[in-house]
This record gives sequence, structure tokens and C-alpha cells, in this order.
Amino acid sequence: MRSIGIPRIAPSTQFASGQRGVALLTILLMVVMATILASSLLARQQRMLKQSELLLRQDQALQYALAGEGFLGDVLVADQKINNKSDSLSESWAQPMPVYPVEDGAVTGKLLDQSGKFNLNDLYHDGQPDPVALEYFKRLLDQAGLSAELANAVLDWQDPDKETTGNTGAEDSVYQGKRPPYRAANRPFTQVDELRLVQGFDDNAFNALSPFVVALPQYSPINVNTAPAQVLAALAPSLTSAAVTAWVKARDAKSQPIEAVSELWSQAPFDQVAANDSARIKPMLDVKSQFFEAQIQVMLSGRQRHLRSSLYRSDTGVVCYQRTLLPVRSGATS
Ligand SMILES: [Ca+2]
Ligand SMILES: [Ca+2]
Repeated sequence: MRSIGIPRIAPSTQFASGQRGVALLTILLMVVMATILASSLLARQQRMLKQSELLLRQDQALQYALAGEGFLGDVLVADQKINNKSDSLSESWAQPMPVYPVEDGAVTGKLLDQSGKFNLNDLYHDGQPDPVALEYFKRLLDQAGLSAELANAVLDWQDPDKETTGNTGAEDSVYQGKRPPYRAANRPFTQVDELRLVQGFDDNAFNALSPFVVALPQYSPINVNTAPAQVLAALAPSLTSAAVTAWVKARDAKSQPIEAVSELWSQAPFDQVAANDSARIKPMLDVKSQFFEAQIQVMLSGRQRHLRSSLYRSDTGVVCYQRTLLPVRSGATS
């Protein structure tokens, strides 16, 4: 009698099949891992390519901006060769530079006079406070609709000592009580924005004063041919804003700048300034400009890049002593 039974798989065959299963799973896993790795590498490569493109474009934009700065510097040198007696807003340097087309974009820019504004650092120079500049600055604060007492804190911010000026000055003791605490700079202002840290300068005060002041690296007189009415009205206590505004309008309408400060005192309303007042303020006035801000815009591949360059012009040429690159923005508007 033959027995009929279920065929049995030999143990060795079972083991071999199990091994094949594990091997298949391992291969599958490796394929999955290789796929993940490949796609991750591809994504990284694409990111790197994009970053390289961006860096290349940024570098290219910076080179164009520096070329624009160089062009505007040359304009200032040329202006000095044409007329080194005076500087006014009717001269060619004060006109915007023509739009210069480059591959996939354009470069443009303009020069802004900085010597027509009140230099915050004139308040303290050559190791001591300047009482004439302090009086001038107090009158300018008044012209801007602010308390003249703010001047003391502005002086204390930059003077190297820790003694408060008058009753309204402010040194470390005031700033250490703020949240978060900080210290007075006790050195010249490097930019007008620093005023925001000075005691008494909230947004309103800053916005009212900032159009009329600059932070220049050395003592710098004010160019009466480029100064706004508010700055000129602060020259002497007897001047009224309305009368000086009318003079500034007439000044900017004609292209005949004053070539010596003494000419100013013969013109109304400055002819009303007392002789001792005009003599006192004289060192703070000039008819030429030494400091300028070059504002350059580069549009490249649909992105804008802005460069602000602080330029100093002397008899020997133009140097850039400070540069600020503004964040990249998309779009064509500025
Ligand atoms: Ca101080
Ligand atoms: Ca002080």
C-alpha cells in the first residue's frame, strides 16, 4: 500500500528561499536608499547652482554699482575743474545721472549734497565743545519745532566725558536705566540714525530733525548755496523762516551762486543780522561743498540693488569713506 501525503520541502530548500527573500528586501532597500540619495543630491546641486547664480548676479550688481559711484566721483572732479569758487544746486553734479543700460538691466544714480546740512559732529571737535555750533543747533531744533534743550543730550552723546551738559544732558547714567540698557557712544556720530538712541529723540523728534542734519567725519561748515531754508533760518535769532524761505526760492531759481560768505550779509533778510551775530557764525559758513552722498541703483535680472556711498571731495580728488548696501528688492519700483 502506497501512502499518499503532502510533499514536504526539505529544510535546506526552505532556508535557501528565506535567504533569497532577505536578499530581495535588502536590494529593494538599497534601491530605495539610492533613489532618495540621488534625489537629495540633485536637489542640493540645484540649490548650489541657484546660490552660485545669485552670488554671481549680486557680485555683478555690486561691480555695476561701484562703476556708478566712480562715474559720480568723476562728475565731482570735473565740476571742481570748471568752477572751484562755489557749489550750487544748479550745477551739473546736482542733476541725476542718465540711465546707463547694461546686459539684462540698467544703472542709474544721483549725488546729494551733504554740506548744506548741519553736521552733528560740529558740536564737539578738536577736543572741546563748540559753543557757536551748540547755539546754532539749538536754533535749528527750534526751527524743526523741537525743544532746544535736546541739544545738550546730542553733545553728551558724542563728547568723550561722562559729565552731563546742563540740566538736560544725558550720559551713561541715563542710558543704563533704559530697557535694555546701553551706553552713550562718547565718539562722533557715524550716521544720523544714531540720533534715535539719544535721550529725547522719539520717532517724531527724529523725523522732524533728520532732514536737516548729517554725520560727517570732520568739522564741516555749511554751504549757504545748497542749505535748505530751515538750516539758514537758524543762522541767527533775528531771522524768520518765511523770509529765509523766500530767499532760498530765489536762490534756487537763478544760477548765480554766492561766491563769498560776505555777500550773504548784504542780501535781505540776512542784512538784518546783527554784526556780532554774523561775525560769530562766520566760521560755520561756506560757499562750497566737500561732502556728498552718491545714491546708485542697479537693476539686474528684475532685481534692484541700492548703494549709498559717502564721498569727500578735496583739492586732490574724491574719496569714498563709507558705503552702505541696501537689501535686494524685486520689482522695478524704487
Ligand atoms: Ca559723553
Ligand atoms: Ca558730557
